[in-house]
Amino acid sequence: MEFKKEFLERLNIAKKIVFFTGAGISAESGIPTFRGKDGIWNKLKPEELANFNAFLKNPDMVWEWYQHRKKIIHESKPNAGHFAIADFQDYFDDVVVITQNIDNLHRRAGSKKIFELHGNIERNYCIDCGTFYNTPELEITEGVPKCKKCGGLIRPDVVWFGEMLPEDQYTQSEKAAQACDICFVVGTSAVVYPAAFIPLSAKQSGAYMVEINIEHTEFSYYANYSILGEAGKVLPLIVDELKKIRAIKQ
Ligand code: BJW
Ligand code: ZN
Repeated sequence: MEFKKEFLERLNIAKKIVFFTGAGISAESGIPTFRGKDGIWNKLKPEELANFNAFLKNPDMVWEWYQHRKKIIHESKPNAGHFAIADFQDYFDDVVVITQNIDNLHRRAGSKKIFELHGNIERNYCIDCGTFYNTPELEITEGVPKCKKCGGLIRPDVVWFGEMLPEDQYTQSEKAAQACDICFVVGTSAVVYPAAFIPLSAKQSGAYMVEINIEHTEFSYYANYSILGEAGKVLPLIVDELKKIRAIKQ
């Protein structure tokens, strides 16, 4: 794959890098995306599963759905795309990963600075008293587990529709986006807000925007460079370019 010259020049002088990632980065690890051809929401309705009222109406069903997804996540491994993003840390002092994913794969691949905009499937909390439970601490129950302190229902610590994003994660993401030189937007349909404001604010602050996706998205229009391809193939090739740049600089 031959990359655009302008992009390689930007890569050469960049100091601060942001990756904004979505479900597509984990697709090659075997974790289904939400939208698109094989997206889970072709079969299941988000309004019945990914909002608080759905949980109150049918907590056992929603809990079981998350247990099912947790199992898929536990059986999966980070792929070449996650590892390539972690490899950027060898070339830049400032690499921030802002992810909409709840799957922990960036952490498992070795990325150090990660902001999670939509929560993390390994954490859970009581809807009544707010006590947190990491997944291994929870007893295996049939249906939704109950809080040891107050008996309330325990839910996954993920962000459902109509819910606020974790404020600290959002604020720090916005700050990193506004300060970066290159913002890579990887494997997201970029239709869910306010998360999708983050790369837009990077662009507005002067960052060079690179989109990596298997198809064009709502975001392609804003990107300085739109690379069509699988993240697990394209990202390692960019790391190869970094190796070449480093070799020339030495
Ligand atoms: C590959 C690939 C490969 C495949 N390589 N690429 C207008 C403005 C602002 C807000 C709104 C608005 N209208 C409605 C809203 C509200 C709503 C929203 O944005 N709705 C839109 C969908 C219309 N937003 C919210 O409700 C948010 N909260 C909020 O706004 O709070 C304020 C408020 C408070 C009170 C009342 C009202 C408002 C919260 C959003 C929470 C989203 N939660 C989910 C579920 C998380 C938990 C879980 O996992 O179960 O987050 S929804 C789901 O979508 C998940 C994802 O993080 C998120 C984004 O999806 P993503 O990652 O982009 O995945 P896909 O599947 O869409 O795309 C995959 C892409 O990968 C595709 O492009 C493929 O082509 C590509 N791909 N393989 C590269 N190998
Ligand atoms: Zn409780």
